[in-house]
Amino acid sequence: VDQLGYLPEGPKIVVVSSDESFGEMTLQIVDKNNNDKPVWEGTMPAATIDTYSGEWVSQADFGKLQAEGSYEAVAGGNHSDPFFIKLGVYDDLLYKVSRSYTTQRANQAIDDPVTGLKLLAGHKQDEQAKLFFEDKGQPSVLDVRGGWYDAGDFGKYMPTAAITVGQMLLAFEENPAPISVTRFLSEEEKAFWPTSSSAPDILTEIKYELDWMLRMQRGDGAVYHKVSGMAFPSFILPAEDIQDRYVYGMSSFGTAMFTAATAMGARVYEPYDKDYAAELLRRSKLAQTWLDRNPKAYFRNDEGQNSGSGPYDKSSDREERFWALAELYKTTGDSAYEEVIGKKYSDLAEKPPGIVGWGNAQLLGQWAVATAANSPSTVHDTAINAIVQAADGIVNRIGEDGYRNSLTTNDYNWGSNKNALAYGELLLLANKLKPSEAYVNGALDQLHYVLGRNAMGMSYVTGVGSRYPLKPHHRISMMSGVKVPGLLVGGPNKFGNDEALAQLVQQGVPPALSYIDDVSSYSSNEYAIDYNAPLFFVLTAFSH
Ligand code: 9MR
Repeated sequence: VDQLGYLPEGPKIVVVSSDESFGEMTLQIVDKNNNDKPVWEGTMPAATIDTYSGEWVSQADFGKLQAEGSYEAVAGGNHSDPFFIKLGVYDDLLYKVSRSYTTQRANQAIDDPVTGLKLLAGHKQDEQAKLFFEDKGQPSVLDVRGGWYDAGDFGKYMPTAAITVGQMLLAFEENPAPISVTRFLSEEEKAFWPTSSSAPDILTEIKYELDWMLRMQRGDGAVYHKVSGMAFPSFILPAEDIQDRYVYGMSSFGTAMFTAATAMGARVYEPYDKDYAAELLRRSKLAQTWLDRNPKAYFRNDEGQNSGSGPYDKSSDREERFWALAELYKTTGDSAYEEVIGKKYSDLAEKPPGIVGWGNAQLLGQWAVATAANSPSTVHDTAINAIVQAADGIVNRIGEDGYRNSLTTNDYNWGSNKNALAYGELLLLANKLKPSEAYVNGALDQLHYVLGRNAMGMSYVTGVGSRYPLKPHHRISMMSGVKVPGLLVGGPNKFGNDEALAQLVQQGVPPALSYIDDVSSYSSNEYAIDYNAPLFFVLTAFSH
């Protein structure tokens, strides 16, 4: 079951699984507040084999049970984890996920009243980070303070920053309630933006990241790739990582993502801070100018840069250039952007999108052209059709999966939980274009999947549900003694990209079980800002 629970309305599906086949059986839902009294009873069909876990599974839907309360499912004498049926059952999780960005802030002391997390400000070096690559005409050190640490390590990277900010701003635009009124920042945490008292906390938090992105832009508009040390820090706290920090790399795909995210920011921050919005737009256009002058895909992989940080490399950049132009078009209404889209990127407007991720922003570009309120774009209709077509494919897969999960076999990779939620995000966007219960329920299914209705039988979000990751690869949680809640870990990864996981995978463990709750397994049990981004998006659609 989903270990948090289900909203009162809509389907509520439970999955029973076993190593052995089983026949038709009775499922009961029992009331935890009334001596386990059965309040619902139904029949589960005989088990079938689930493709990605190799288990025998059967599903039942107790959707008719709508009374708020605390329950367990009982089948064959076994009890499930407890769960709620409740309006607002995900609200606290949305709060935790929002606040998870605050506790990832780099270069700032943290004093969190809720968890007791106390951190000294780390990486003072970022104020004078060294440029690894001697760039003619550019300074040799750069002030790149601010922003969020990317993940369990202390790097800061443009692709994940931009794709995270993009999805969070999109959530704010599309599902403003209740996140626009949720307060989760202290006065001190807001102080870097004097006008922020009137702005929603979530925009203040996102601005912390955007400000760092602006610091990463060169005078000519191009944007650096990342900030990190030369070696991955051992398991220490941020303030203990005193190695030199470097600015590495430069790419056209990162510059395009920067262009798109700042163009969105210009739209969203307008009502709260006109000057800031104008500055974001100026920087966005500056980056676009660089892109126009440099039409070839470019990714500079500075020597030695991957010894202390992740590559986040992509040699092509068309999806990101498309996204950049689409957001500039949506923000400014200038048909010049639309013309370029029509001439050069109509294929991307037309092709059914994959999920949003740091390596693919196509869907965000399609979404922007599909919803731009300006002069009707020539690719408007094709973009809508493409999104809806992709959504129908996802719904079909969910219907065939034993756990109502959307992943294809190759989606069980590094960050598979993020992939599942990104499919949910796509379905919710499709639902805005062509309302369909199947899309909404399919998105909820992805949330249920990461919150416990999966082959591991665990919630993949720290501190949430009954059984969740106890040993996430997250230096702050490991070394501070405080387990930060609300962090989505990568999840099952059949490619086993770390030593511990590789050993497990070599034993022939199926994709959906290729997961280890241990700090050593960074390719299945690490948290990252871009994993929480689609979780944030989906939660904003189902909160109250
Ligand atoms: O989440 C990233 C995943 O999509 C990539 O396949 C993988 C390998 O490049 O890197 C993941 O990101 C990690 C990054 O490289 C370093 N910081 C931690 C990130 C999460 O594990």
